[in-house]
Amino acid sequence: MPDGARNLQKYETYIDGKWTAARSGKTFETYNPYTGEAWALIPDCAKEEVDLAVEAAARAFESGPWSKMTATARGKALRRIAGLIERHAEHLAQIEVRDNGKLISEMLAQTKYMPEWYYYYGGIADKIHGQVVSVDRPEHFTYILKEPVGVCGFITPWNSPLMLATWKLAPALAAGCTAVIKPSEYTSASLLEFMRLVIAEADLPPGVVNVVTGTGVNAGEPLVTHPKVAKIAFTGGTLTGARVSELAAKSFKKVSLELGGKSPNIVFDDCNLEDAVSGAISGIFAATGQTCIAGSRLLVQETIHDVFVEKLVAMARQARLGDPSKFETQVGPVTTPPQYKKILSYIDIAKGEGANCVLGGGPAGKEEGGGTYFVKPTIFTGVDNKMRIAQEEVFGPVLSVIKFKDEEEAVRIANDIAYGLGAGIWTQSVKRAHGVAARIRAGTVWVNTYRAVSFLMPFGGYKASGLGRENGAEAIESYLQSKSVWINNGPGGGNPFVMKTSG
Ligand code: TXE
Repeated sequence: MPDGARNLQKYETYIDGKWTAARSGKTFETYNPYTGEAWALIPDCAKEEVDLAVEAAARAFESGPWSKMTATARGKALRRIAGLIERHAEHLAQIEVRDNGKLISEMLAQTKYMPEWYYYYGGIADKIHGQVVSVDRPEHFTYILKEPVGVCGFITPWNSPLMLATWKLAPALAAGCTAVIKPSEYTSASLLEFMRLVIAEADLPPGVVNVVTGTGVNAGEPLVTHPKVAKIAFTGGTLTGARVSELAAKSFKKVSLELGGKSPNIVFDDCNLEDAVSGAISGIFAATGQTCIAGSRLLVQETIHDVFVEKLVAMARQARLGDPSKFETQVGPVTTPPQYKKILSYIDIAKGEGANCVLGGGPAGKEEGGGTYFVKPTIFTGVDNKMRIAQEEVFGPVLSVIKFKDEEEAVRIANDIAYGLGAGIWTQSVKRAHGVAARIRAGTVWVNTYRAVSFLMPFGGYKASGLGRENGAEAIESYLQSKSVWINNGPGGGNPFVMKTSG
């Protein structure tokens, strides 16, 4: 529904299978980062809506038709979701671009790939088996049941809103859980479109998937602290992750966190130079550097450092800035105004620390294809790993190049960081590839490629990059809990004051 003269689209949120405004009547504007203009109004929800959504999810989990549905039927529901995403992938990608300013080529690749998660976990749904265990008491029959944890709260960031919600929702539904999703206040629209076109059409019982839009403090915290939420899965900044984890601990929730990174992309002198240059570019300038796996520390062996940097700068200089809805654009705007300021402040910090700016180093104006929230692809050389520009996550198109002498030093610098999300290795030596991959403390290591993800491969962080893993068969475990059942087929009795052990 358009909003008067400004013609803003007015969204409602989706709770218990119904569309609803915030009880307060409040909304907030969402912006197109490319034009800098507001284009839609999002309900500004708070605790009241969180309570309604969690109650709906709890009813669906405990007593609604979802709780009685067979695992096979749940699997079919996930496949229906996959089919609907396939039908609407293009529209969903366009909404993502309008709301978060990422490239249409990137967002379309994501929305077209998203169905695989629902097909994959839909296939797993009725293959979740418990186990019969032969305990050391022959008169007992003992088995383990795998049960869904319950209502899950998902908190997602602005960089890949639908993809990151999918990584949580698909395994959770397959396990039999229900969900309340709190998207980023900067990019809520694509999830609401997803609810309208996919979830509301997938013949799911009411309350199985709910959305509460709003800010982190007003809507996020009540979700994290709600007593009926059994698990929180969060993707976002490390400081927010720590806050979420602390709040969730008070009610003993299960928590998985996918946080920030400062990933090393390591270039050895035996690499294929052209591939490594392209890999370094994709590591930092794809998605305007706004990706948790950005290869923001480029470690280059000193023997090829100068020639590598020359090629890198030459290629990065060619990057086409512009309208993210056009397929030919390679670098789009920064998604949020605070993020834009943060990136520019880190460029100043790097200059102040004495790093050598060899490309970019500031805002990109209209004449360069940029606009309101554009930052030039920026490369710093002469970076020492102790500098803030090497240690702190910028989340923008800013690359720190660090020289190293040999393999030993490369591994030491790569691991000398609080984070451990991803790493890249560029080498032609199989021995070095396996050897260095084993020594890097990170959840994902790419060799001669970068930024590859799949529904089949676990994803998550070591150290301050998070807790738990998303994707792959193991992700389903974080939405399940084990129940041990003991059936005594033998005589009763025995000493009631002594624990029943076999000893
Ligand atoms: O993320 P936040 P922001 C990094 C990046 C960026 C920084 C901050 O470095 O500069 O984080 O970005 C919700 N209780 N990443 O501020 O705050 C919030 O509403 C509960 C990395 O956008 O972490 C949103 O839905 N929820 C990251 C979500 O948390 C709270 C992607 C993420 O917001 C909350 C984005 C609270 N107290 C930024 N406060 C990645 N790893 O991909 C906020 N939220």
